Amino acid sequence: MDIRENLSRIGEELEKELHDLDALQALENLKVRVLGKKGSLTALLRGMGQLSPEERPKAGQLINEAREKMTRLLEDKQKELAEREKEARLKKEAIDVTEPRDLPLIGCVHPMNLVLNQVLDCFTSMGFDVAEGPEVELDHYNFELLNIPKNHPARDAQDTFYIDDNTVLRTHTSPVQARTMLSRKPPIRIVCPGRVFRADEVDATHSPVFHQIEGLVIDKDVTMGDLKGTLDAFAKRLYGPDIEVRFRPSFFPFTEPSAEVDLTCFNCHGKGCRVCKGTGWIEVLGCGMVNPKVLSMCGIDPDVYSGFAFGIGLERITMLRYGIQDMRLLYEGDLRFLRQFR
Ligand code: 2NM
Repeated sequence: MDIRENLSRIGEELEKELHDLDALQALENLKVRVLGKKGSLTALLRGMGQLSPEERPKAGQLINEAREKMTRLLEDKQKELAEREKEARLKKEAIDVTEPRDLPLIGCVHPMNLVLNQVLDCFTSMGFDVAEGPEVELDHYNFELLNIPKNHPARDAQDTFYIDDNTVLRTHTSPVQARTMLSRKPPIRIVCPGRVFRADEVDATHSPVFHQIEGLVIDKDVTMGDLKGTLDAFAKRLYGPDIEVRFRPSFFPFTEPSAEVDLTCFNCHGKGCRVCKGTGWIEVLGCGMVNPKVLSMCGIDPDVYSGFAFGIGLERITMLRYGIQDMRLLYEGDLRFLRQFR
């Protein structure tokens, strides 16, 4: 058979196979089948021995030209396939750095702690210490020393969680103040934050567990004027310089005289609205001059010393501060609520 015919048949077959090829491994196999030791082109080269000496140089030249051309075709295809495989791999392994993902949860301070920190900052900057005490308390400290006798309505089993006959869950943080008066000499300036417990139903404004911050100042010549000045500074520090403070006479067994303290309504600024029930004022705390009977029971001579005390409901001032309508939001730990205070 004529060499030219053989060469063009091999060339055509190669080009056809190259056209259909789509993988590097298949290309390698094809290369071996044509140019390898037992390949079709190599066989032609070997067959040259049967040609006459005159035919040989021309045949050799043709075969070598074909070999070079085929090598080039194979190399081009190899580059093309390598490029295509790389593209495919890059596409498959690609990471979309703009893809939205679940962000890690970032904590935030609970609104009650935000307000508590502000209240504590306010009083510590006026020279108060922070004092704490037990939540499970003796009747003696929770009631007796605070002039709440055995038959007083505040002791009613409806209000107090009893552990046993002389042990209760404290119903206020005042026992911390009674303990402080017994263990320290005046001057005393303390604030007592903490959990307190009352057998209340749960609703938008009540919970059996809630938080108080009580304050106590004992020294010589402490007056109602000092009490008013202190609470005025507190109100302005927390709610701004335009807030006004109003004292209304009230009654507590542990203070005499006693007062309830109102602030101008944060919502209507005194005009009267739904929040303040038309009065222009909102009640925020109770206070008074420490009852001389309480002072003497706690080991302080009422003829030498006088003092004032006050009690703030942390839930209440937090709700007023942020316009929170339902106290339960403060306890449920719903992230949709808590995230708003970030
Ligand atoms: C209040 C209102 C008025 C109060 C009194 C005392 C103590 F221990 F000194 F007698 N501590 N806290 C007090 C006075 C608390 O809460 C509404």
